[in-house]
Amino acid sequence: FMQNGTHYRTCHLCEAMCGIAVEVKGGSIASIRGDDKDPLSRGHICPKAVALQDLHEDPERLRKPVRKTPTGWQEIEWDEAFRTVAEKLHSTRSTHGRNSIGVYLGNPNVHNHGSLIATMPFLRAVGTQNRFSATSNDQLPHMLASLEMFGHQVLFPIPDIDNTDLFICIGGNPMASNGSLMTVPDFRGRLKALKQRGGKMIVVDPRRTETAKLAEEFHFVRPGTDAFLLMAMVNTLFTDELVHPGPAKDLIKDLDLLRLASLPFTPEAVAKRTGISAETTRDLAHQLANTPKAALYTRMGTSTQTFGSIATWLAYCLNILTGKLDTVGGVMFTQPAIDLIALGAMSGQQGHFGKRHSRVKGLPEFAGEYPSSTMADEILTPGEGQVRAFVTVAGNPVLSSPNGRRLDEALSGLDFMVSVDYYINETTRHADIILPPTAALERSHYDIIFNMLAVRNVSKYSEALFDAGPDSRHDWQILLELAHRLEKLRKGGTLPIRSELGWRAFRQVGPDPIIDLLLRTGPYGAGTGRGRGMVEPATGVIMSLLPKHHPLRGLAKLSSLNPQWQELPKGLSLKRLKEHPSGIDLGALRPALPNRLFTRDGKIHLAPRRYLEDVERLHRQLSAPEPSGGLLLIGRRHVRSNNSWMHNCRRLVKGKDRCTLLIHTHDANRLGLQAGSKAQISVADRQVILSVEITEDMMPGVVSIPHGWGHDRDGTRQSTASAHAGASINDLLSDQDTDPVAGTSVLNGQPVTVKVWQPEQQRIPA
Ligand SMILES: Nc1nc2c(c(=O)[nH]1)N[C@H]1C(S)=C(S)[C@@H](COP(=O)(O)OP(=O)(O)OC[C@H]3O[C@@H](n4cnc5c(=O)[nH]c(N)nc54)[C@H](O)[C@@H]3O)O[C@H]1N2
Ligand SMILES: Nc1nc2c(c(=O)[nH]1)N[C@H]1C(S)=C(S)[C@@H](COP(=O)(O)OP(=O)(O)OC[C@H]3O[C@@H](n4cnc5c(=O)[nH]c(N)nc54)[C@H](O)[C@@H]3O)O[C@H]1N2
Ligand code: SF4
Ligand SMILES: [Mo]
Repeated sequence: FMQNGTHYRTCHLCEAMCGIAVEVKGGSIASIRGDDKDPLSRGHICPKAVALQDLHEDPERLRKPVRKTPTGWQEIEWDEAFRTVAEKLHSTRSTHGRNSIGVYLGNPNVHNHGSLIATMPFLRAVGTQNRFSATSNDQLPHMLASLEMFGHQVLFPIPDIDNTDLFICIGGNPMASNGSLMTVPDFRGRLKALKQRGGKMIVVDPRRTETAKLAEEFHFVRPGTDAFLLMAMVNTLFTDELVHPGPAKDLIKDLDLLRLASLPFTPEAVAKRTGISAETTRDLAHQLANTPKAALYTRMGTSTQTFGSIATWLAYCLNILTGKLDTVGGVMFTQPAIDLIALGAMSGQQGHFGKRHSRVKGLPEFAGEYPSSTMADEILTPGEGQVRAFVTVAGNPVLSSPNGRRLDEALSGLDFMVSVDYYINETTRHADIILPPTAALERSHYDIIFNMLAVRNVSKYSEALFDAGPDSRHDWQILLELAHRLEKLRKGGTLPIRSELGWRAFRQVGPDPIIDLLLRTGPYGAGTGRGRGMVEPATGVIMSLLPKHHPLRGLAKLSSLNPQWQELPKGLSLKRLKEHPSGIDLGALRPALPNRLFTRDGKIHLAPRRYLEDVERLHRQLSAPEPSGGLLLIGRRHVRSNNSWMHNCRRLVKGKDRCTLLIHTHDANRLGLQAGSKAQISVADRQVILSVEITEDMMPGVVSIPHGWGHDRDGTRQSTASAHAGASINDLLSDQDTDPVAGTSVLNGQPVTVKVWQPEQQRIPA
């Protein structure tokens, strides 16, 4: 184990990448506090940081593979586990074809560089097109807008919060979430600084959130209607001659198409839909246009709803039309040390959409994945290509995807299922074998993804804090081992020697030399030539494992790719980062156009066809009769909870019940609901029972339930979570509703019926 003393690290639990200082005494954790020297988080942490210790020490966290037997779970050796899983997957594939295996990748993969790197060979070895992930319950509309408008699926405009004077936050709650598609540790502190320089924040949300309470201006918006609001703001910019694209002026195209599309959506025409007055809508557009340093930001609430794609596209447009894109204090592109954006572009891998469609519902793939709302369809619907075996890696889709009960049922009928996860939870309880990885503190850490989204360019590497035991495996080791075995089975038992050597080298050195290589060849890199102290000479062999056209190949070309890189500070390598355990500051965000543009014609596309087509649906909605009856359901997050998997931590779940139904006083009175009483919330034949919390903070007509709860299912092994079970909002939500443009799940704005729960008359389905 690690020596006594203080160890510096990045918290990997959410997107904020806070620096932490972990005090180790006698081989265990004595305290976890914020690291003042971290250049991004500057000492900030949230209450979840203590969960790092609790997760590490949790006796219910699996340490060895387990197999399901008629008499319960049984520990087995790794070799037996790997052999069984590889054979089962291989035989399913041989009998039913490669698409008979489904794979779901969950959110924690994105916080795990080993997983990210090993996922590529793993997916290639499995070979299935039936891939799913949390993306379609999350940021898919942002990725689509980035691809359609800037030509690259991960080129996100990030609010320059440290320099802006006006932050407009629509459908995000960074006070609870600590930011998303905006890595922003210490949002509160940064907001305070914004106000001290005379700036202000405006929040638009169906709930007066923790963030809204700090805003100078707040507006309730009816769930699912942001596209109307944003379109009317675009309309206002054109009508009031406020279109001044600034740095993007010579780069934009189809401005006229956008203007035409916005014509019917005057502030007056949309007011009844949004619940926001025409005057306010107009004023929002004027404030954005007339504040030189302003940033409009949208997140979960606007992306995971019926018009999520249009709303996200229009938010991008509003920043562009008002000259905020690529402007200090506006929204900027990052320049991370590991530049996946440039890497992807270098080999023409900026992303793709709609190349294939899912078997049952014909939904489009995005970046090789189908919408997760159609997972159950693919498992339950017989026929050629039906999914019969399933792999989950760091995901809990039974709680995180809409209509979780249906997915529950689908997973229980599979021929075979394996989960790479360290808990027996609502999803993994369906697995035949669970392969538990090492705990997070037993592995090194580099944020490949969230550095692309951070409000400041930084770079930081954390070494493993504790030794992983000899009988444990990292996620990357598990994925690599399975991939290797699957490849071998496919090739009839043996692989060509060169390929075999590649697998062995990868297995031996692990993903960190790849991080070293990426740092060295990146924009701040120290270079890779002889005598520069490369960590592992085997990196070249690892490269040979990657698919032919993989962006990591041909890295040498990379450092000359972007002319602006010449001006950046140089010298980064893994060695250098190890000398700076609190991380290295690479400076504030800076203008990057036109280099950071990857469309074929070098233009920013303001009016892609897919969006224009869906504007017709938006237009029809405008003249459709007012939707009546029912309450609209939205989600929420709490700073002491993280998606579905941190409720086994006693320190985080203690205190008052947080999985409640939030409802406005008027609605509660009308329905005869008392505070603390139980309500039955239902949609069609689906229902949940929850305690009622009455508040003026909800928009009348809207109710809220957090996601990630519902830990009362049989056969899980998370006793603290089960004792604070709550109910799953996704047991209510329909999996039939998707945003037709991108295929994103509609997690916000579905209508529900709420009434007083009467236990003697009602039966709760098992
Ligand atoms: N503490 C904590 N932090 C987290 C997470 C967590 O579970 N807990 N999860 C992490 C993950 S995976 C992500 S993706 C991010 C998400 O980060 P955020 O997007 O900031 O997350 P939410 O808190 O869900 O914020 C969504 C907001 O949208 C509002 N909303 C709902 N429907 C609508 C609508 O139709 N229109 C508008 N305008 N608003 C609407 C909700 O009221 C809510 O305030 O958070 C990350 N951080
Ligand atoms: N209604 C509604 N649904 C939502 C949302 C919402 O706002 N409303 N939010 C959506 C969003 S933004 C997201 S990102 C998804 C998240 O959905 P998922 O990614 O499906 O689920 P998580 O709750 O993050 O569960 C993570 C799983 O990974 C395991 N795990 C944790 N760390 C590791 C690790 O290092 N290695 C491995 N192998 N396993 C690990 C945990 O035990 C747990 O089983 O939920 C989505 N679902
Ligand atoms: S905000 Fe909390 S959970 Fe997120 S990285 Fe920071 S300490 Fe970890
Ligand atoms: Mo997410």
